[in-house]
Amino acid sequence: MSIKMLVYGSQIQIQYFSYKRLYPKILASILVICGFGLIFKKRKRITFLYISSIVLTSLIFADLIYFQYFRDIISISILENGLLLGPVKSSVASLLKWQYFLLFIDIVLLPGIIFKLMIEKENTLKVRIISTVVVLAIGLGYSAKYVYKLSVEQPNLITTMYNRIYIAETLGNLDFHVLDVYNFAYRTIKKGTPLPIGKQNEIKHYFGDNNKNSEGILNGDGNGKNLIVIQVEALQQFVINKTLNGKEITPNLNAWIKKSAYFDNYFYQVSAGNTSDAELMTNNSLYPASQGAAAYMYCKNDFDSLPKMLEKKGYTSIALHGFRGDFWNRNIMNKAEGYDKFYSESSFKVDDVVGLGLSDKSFLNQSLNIIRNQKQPFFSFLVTLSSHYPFDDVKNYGNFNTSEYEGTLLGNYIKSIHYTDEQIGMFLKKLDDSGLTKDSIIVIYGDHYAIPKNQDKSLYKFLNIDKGNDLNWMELQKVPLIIHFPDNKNSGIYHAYSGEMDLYPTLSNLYNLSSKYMFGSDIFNTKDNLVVFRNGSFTDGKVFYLSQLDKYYDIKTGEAISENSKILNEKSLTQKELEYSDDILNHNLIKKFNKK
Ligand code: GP9
Ligand code: MN
Repeated sequence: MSIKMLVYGSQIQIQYFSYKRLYPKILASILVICGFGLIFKKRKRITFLYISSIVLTSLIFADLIYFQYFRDIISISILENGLLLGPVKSSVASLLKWQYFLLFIDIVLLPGIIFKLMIEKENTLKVRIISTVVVLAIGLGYSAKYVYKLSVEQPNLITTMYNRIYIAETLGNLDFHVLDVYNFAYRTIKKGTPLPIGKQNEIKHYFGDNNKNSEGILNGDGNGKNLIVIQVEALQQFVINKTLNGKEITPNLNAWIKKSAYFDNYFYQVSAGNTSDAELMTNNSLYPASQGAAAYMYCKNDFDSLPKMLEKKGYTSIALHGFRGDFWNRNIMNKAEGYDKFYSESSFKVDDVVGLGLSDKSFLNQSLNIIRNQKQPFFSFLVTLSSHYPFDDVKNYGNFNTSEYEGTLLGNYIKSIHYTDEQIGMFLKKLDDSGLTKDSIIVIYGDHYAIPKNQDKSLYKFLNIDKGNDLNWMELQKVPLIIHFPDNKNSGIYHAYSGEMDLYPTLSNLYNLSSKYMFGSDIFNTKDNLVVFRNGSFTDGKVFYLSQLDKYYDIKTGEAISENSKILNEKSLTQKELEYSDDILNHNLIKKFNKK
C-alpha cells in the first residue's frame, strides 16, 4: 500500500517530488490501518487488511484519474458539488492509463499468499491488545506530528484546505481524505442545528432597521456604465506614494490615484480564507467564516451577490484569474455567486510565468482582449497573482533597486509590487486607448497584507516608526481602494474609515442595485462607519479596539483608553454583526429571506 501511495505522490508532484519527504508520512498512516487490524483474530484480521487494501487502492485509482483532468484531489465538497460543475467534457475512459491497473495486481495475487499466512499461529487477546495499542500509538503519534508540523508551516491550510493538492503531496492522499472527512463532519454539525424562526426574522429585520444604505450622493451615477474591478494580490497601502532612493514604488497607481476617488483608510478584513475572503466580501458584503474558508464551506448557499444584482440590470459578469480554477474553490464559488463565466488558468495561454504562475503582464493583456469583446454593459472581476508571497521571483520582477533592503522579504515585496504596478499601468493605458475608461467605473484594491507580523521590525524601520506597537501594526493593515469614474469625476482623497465589507454597498449605491443583505456601508455616504474585523477587533476612525489585547486605543494619541458607552455599543454591534453573518452563512438564510 505504501508503494501505491508513493506512486500517487510522484504523479501529482513531478517537479519537486521526494520519496524521502513523503515516505515517513505514508508509513505513519499505513501503520494506523495495521494497528486497527491487529486487534482482530487471524482470519478476521486478514480479511480486514484485504478489504482495506481494496478500498485504499480504489481510492488511489480514483484520485489518479481525477487528477488527470482537474489537477486536484477528490474531496467531499467536490462530490457534493459535482452537479454544479456540469458534465465533464472528456469521458473517464480517455483518462484511464493501462498502468493504473497495475495498482490492482496485488489484490488479485494476494489471496494465494493470504492462504499461506493462515498457517501462522493465533495470538492471545493480551498480545493483540498490546500490539494494537503500540502500533496505533506510533502511527497516530507520527501522523499527528506531521499534521501539526504542516499546520505550523502553513497556518490555516488544514482547516481551510485552500490548497488540497499541496496537502495530498505533503501528507499523502490517505491523510488528506481523513482531514477532509473531519472538516466535513465539523461543517455538517455546525450547519445541522436549525435556527429558530424568531432569530431568522430578527436578522432579516436588522437589515431593514439598520438601513445604512439609504440613498445619498452619487446614487445611480454608475447606471449603464461597465464595472471593472481589479483585486490586486498583496497590494498593501504603505507602498502608495512612497519613494525609495527618490524613485516611486508604484508610479502608475500614484498617477491613477490623482484622477480617482482614493480611500486611504481602507482596511482588508480577511480571515482564514485570505484572498477568497476578499472576493467574498467584495461580492457579498458578508463576513468571512469564523473558522475555515467560506468559499469551501458555503459554496452551495444562495447569494445576493454583486453579479446577481447587476444581472437584474442587464449586465453580464465574468471573473478572471490566471491560476488553477480549483484554488480557493473558485470554479464552484464563482458560479454560486452568479458569474456567467470564470476564466481560470486553463482559459489563458500560459506564455509568461512570474511567481506562482501566469504573469500579471500576460494575464492583464489577455484579459483586456476578453473584456473588450464582452457585451456591454458588463462587469469584469480580475484577480492578479504575480505579487504573491514570498515574492522571491526577483529575477522576473525587473530591476527596481531596493538598496539596503536587497535580499530581504520587504525588498523583494517592493520589487514585486513595482512590477505589478507597471503591468496595471499598461493595462489602464490600453483600456484608456480602447475608449472603455469613459464608459466604465474602474475599481482597484489590494486583497490583504504583504508583510507578515514576524517582519514587523523591518517594516517599521522602512516607515521610520520607532518602537512600533500593536496599534501601529493594526493601522498598517490597510490596502488602497481606488475608484475611477469617467472623466476623472469625484477625484480626491477620501479619509473615511472603511474596509472590504463596504465596497459592495458603495457599488450598490452607484449602480442603484436592489441588494438588501449587506453588512457594510456605502462609503461615499456614511459618516460613522464601523470597520469590523473577524477576530472581534473594530475601529470607528477615532478608537481602535484590539480584541487580542482586549484594549481600546485613541487613534490620534496612541494612548490606551477606558471603556465608555459609545465604545461598548460598538463592541456589541461588532459581535452582533459577526454572529448574524455566521448565521446567514451556516443556515443559508438569504435563500429563506428571498422565499418569504
Ligand atoms: C491564488 C491566489 C492566492 O489563486 O489567489 O491566494 P492567497 O494565497 O493570497 O490567499
Ligand atoms: Mn492573496
